[in-house]
Amino acid sequence: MKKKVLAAFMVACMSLGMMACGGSGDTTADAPAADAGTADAGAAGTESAPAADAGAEDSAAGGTITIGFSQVGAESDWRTANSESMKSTFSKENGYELIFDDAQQKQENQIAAIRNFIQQEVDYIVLAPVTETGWDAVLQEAKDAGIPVIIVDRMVEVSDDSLFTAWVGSNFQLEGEKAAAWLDAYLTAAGRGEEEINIVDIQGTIGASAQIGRTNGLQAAVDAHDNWTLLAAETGEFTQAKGQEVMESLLKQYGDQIDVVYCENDNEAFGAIDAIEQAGYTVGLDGDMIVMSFDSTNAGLTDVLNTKISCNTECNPLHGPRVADIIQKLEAGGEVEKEQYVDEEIFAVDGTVATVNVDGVDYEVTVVTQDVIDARAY
Ligand code: GYE
Repeated sequence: MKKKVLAAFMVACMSLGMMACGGSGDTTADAPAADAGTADAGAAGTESAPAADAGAEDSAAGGTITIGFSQVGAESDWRTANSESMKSTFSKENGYELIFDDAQQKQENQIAAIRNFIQQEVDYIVLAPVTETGWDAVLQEAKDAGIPVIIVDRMVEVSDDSLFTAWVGSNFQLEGEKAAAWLDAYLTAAGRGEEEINIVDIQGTIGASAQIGRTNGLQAAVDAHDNWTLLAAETGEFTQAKGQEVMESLLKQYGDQIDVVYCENDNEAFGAIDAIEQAGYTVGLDGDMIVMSFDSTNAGLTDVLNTKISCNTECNPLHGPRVADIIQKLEAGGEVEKEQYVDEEIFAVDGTVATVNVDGVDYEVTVVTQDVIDARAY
């Protein structure tokens, strides 16, 4: 009885967007994720009957499946789309109870959230890890508790692969290589193939797979071009505010020496563009600086359409149905692929480069139009 009341309370909290409940769920700046998580574990996990227990029992009977999802944060438009995809997929109507925890880009908050999920005896733990390393101990705890862990988006680097059941996300290295191949092809087509090209890299969160792959993709191309120089690589933490701040300082240091600004996500690009324009420079293929970006969110592609971003390499955030598919297969006692990569596109402001080639594979470049933007789901 108590269980059901608590479960109903949690579901109500979730549907209210956790506005007033103060439980594990979207956390606010004044209620850090880790604290909310711990408080919740105390209330739901130990003294009262855990809400997740109800889920576990129901799940065995083919009922509600309880998912504890540790989300990185709310740093970007990509992340918002990803959270929405998870929330709409793991809804009550679809037979799930989702315990959503926003870690505010802090690994310690994610570790606390996972421990909280273990205490609540959730059926599955889904982790979008902020960085790749540092997960062995807590994932071992989940394994010892017999709770399958599904990794989504960025990867984890663990000593023992059995610490997680499956991973679904993007090939970030390929994204970086595609972007660099576009730059190479564009500069060659524009007659700038021999020109000295100075690049700055506004990196993502250091140690995140999305940063590592995108940075490495660029670095490999810089190494392969005698006339390309990487003036600086500095983190913008995947946020607009930090992207702007980093660009302001890079402009102070390098000014108009900068030819290309390689932003590792759309939000950093928005901030960088503001900084460039406020400093009196222009962006675009015919401007002072070419701005490149990743994610291809609605707002990101809108900045391609209005010629501010020249090339935008897609990263798909709609992982909810993919994770649900994995969970449903596991529920049915089936096998799942250990690693699943999502297919992704590359977009540009014009058709100068029709395809980019990476490792012998051609990827078609889509020219952004309003129709392309309207057809997108995020
Ligand atoms: O590109 C960025 C977000 O991990 C793929 O994280 C994700 C990245 C995405 O903050 O916008």
